[in-house]
Amino acid sequence: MNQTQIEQAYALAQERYAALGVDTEKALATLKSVSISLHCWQGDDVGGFENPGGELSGGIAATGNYPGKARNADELRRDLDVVYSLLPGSHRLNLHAIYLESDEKVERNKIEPRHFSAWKDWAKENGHGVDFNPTCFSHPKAADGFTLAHRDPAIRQYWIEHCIASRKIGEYFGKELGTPAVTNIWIPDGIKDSPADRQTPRRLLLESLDLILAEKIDPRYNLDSVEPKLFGIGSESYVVGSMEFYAAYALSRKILLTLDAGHFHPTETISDKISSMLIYLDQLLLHVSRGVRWDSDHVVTFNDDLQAITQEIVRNDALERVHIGLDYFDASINRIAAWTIGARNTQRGLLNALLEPSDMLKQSEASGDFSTRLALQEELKAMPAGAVWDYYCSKENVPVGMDFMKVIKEYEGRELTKRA
Ligand code: RNT
Ligand code: ZN
Repeated sequence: MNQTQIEQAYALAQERYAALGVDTEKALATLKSVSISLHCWQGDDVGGFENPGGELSGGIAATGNYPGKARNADELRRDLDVVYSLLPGSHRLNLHAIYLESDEKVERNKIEPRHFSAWKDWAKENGHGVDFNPTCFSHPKAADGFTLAHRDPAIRQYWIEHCIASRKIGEYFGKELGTPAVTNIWIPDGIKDSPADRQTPRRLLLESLDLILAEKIDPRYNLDSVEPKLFGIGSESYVVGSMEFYAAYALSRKILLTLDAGHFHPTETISDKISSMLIYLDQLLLHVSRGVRWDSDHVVTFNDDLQAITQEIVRNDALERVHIGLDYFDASINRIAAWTIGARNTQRGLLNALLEPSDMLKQSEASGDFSTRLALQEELKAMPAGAVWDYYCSKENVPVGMDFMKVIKEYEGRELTKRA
């Protein structure tokens, strides 16, 4: 498509949306203000740089051996630069503690801001906000699947210290970059087969979390979030940090709750949870992901679940209260493509939601005219949102349509295939 075609298609789309009372320019201005937090861990299959060649554990698994994964932080940053260059707008980075840079081995409870100064410099230079995560997995002290809810107080203490250190790194990024980091705690703690005692580990987790949060940090720099899960590989029967546990915890401690799209029953969606949680909590963090059977971390596609999530954020007027992060890892395809496809899909989902004639839909519902509501919902599916998206990409100087794959293939030939 050439520029004239892009603009002509947009002009027609703009008219069609205007006829429904939707201002496409306003939708694009809003879309531009939304930053998505790209998860660093798609670039190297959640390996990190603490211990090159270390095994991923904690009930999450990256499968595939597509060549070209980042072997160090410089490579990962170069890869991320490519991804950001393919996304309209300006976006954040979501960093895990194991992505530290240090010449000597650093115990996880001893990590400090200085181990992340290269990330800070890069983020500052490129205008990325940064979010953070303690890494409570892939470690000998997490080998039996328990961390903050471990029965051994010494092991709990180790992970408590790691989480406090992580919050301070969040604070450091928040101060340095002028935008608060969301530091998200996810732990793998759980049991494979029917537990005899479901409550003791939860009491221990509660105690650990309270000790972690006892260290006061200004929310202008760091915001805390906790991430529930229903089950993982090896924790099929019981996960200590369940939805009920963390929803009540976040509510009682006035912190954030993370909703990961892959963390519930296969037919249970996070979209329906957003409106409820936003009544009680100030802010949420989303891990936009896609569950497939037992795996919670497939690349985000443009499916109904994704659109339901973005619709809920927009319909509840909650773009300022919902932090949008991605969380998946696919090692079977080009990792830069995986990042880009999922991130662009999330943006397209947001755009579609912003292009909804929401007043019209809400009115037909309020007046009891459910046939009109259904008819309109179905008509909207074939509206020319793609033309608006193409126009937005071209206006923001990023590739239109499939052209982003040309950039990725070129980079693959030039850089990724050279990595052993
Ligand atoms: C695991 C959680 C968690 C992780 C990342 C790597 O099930 O979703 O968010 O994916 O911390
Ligand atoms: Zn997650």
